[in-house]
Amino acid sequence: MKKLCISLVAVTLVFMLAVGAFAADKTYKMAFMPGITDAFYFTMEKGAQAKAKELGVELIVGEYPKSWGPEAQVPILEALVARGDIDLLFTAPTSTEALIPVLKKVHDSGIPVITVDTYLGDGDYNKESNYNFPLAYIGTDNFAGGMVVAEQLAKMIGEKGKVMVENTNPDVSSVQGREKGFVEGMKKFPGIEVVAIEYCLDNQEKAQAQVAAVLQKHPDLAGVFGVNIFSAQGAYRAIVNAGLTGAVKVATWDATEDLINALRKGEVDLVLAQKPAEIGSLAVEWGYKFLKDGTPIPDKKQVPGFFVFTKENVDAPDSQQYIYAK
Ligand code: T6T
Repeated sequence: MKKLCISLVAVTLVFMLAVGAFAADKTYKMAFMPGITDAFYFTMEKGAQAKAKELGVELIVGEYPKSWGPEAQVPILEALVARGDIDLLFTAPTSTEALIPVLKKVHDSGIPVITVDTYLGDGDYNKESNYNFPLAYIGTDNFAGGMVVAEQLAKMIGEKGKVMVENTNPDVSSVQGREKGFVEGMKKFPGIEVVAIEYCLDNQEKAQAQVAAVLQKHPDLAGVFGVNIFSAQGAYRAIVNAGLTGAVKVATWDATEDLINALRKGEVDLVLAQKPAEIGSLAVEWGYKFLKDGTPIPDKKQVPGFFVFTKENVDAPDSQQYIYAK
């Protein structure tokens, strides 16, 4: 009897060790599907790759879409999951509504989904809805950032005058959050009027033309807020071309080399940098914890902060880490 017990214990131990070793050895495959070809997502991929290397995760990155929107993103995303070997997907949905059925299908096929940078619906994955299936949203608090930009731009223009928003898309959570935060923030300044909100659909040339057109209509424009890489890079070029550098204050979002150099030259007055590398790193880290032992992501949300570049801090050694990768 004693012998039998010892044998049973031994067999159980061997089995547990084998299962443990198997679990430890499993190389998870995570897929990252970016929103568009730009420095923000390149930087996110870099952060994700670094964390994947650290954790022994294999990261498979979908082809970068050439333009923004479901038409460009969905076929690539579907091909990515059709590989059949993906354990988890993290992606930036290019529309709050159009990506719901697409990602729900991925989720229902057994692949957990995390949304990074942008979210589905109103982003509240805790309440009852048809879009509450992602494990979490990991990204910037865009509304809070928009408020900060409004406050700073208001100060730059002496709290009075006309301002405009150069935006990209009306159905994308990130840029909508920035616009809403900015408009809300400007309500504190009765002397300031938001005279135009334009949508360039992530086309820099279009953004430049739209800002030039608003300048024609409002030659006394005092400030512009460019809400992402394409809108901001187009916006500041329109101001430079009009010979209004310094006269029209330019607040921008996303720390590309281009925008940081423009800030150094005085063609841009503020650059809000998100933390895309941290977003990518957190997606891999939490995805890994979930796959390994089912650890849920607290509050279904992870929100890294942001950093505001100004003329004063742009060359400080500590600031350089926030400039996006090329
Ligand atoms: O601003 C980022 C990202 O946060 C946004 O959702 C889309 O535009 C960028 O990728 C910059 O081009």
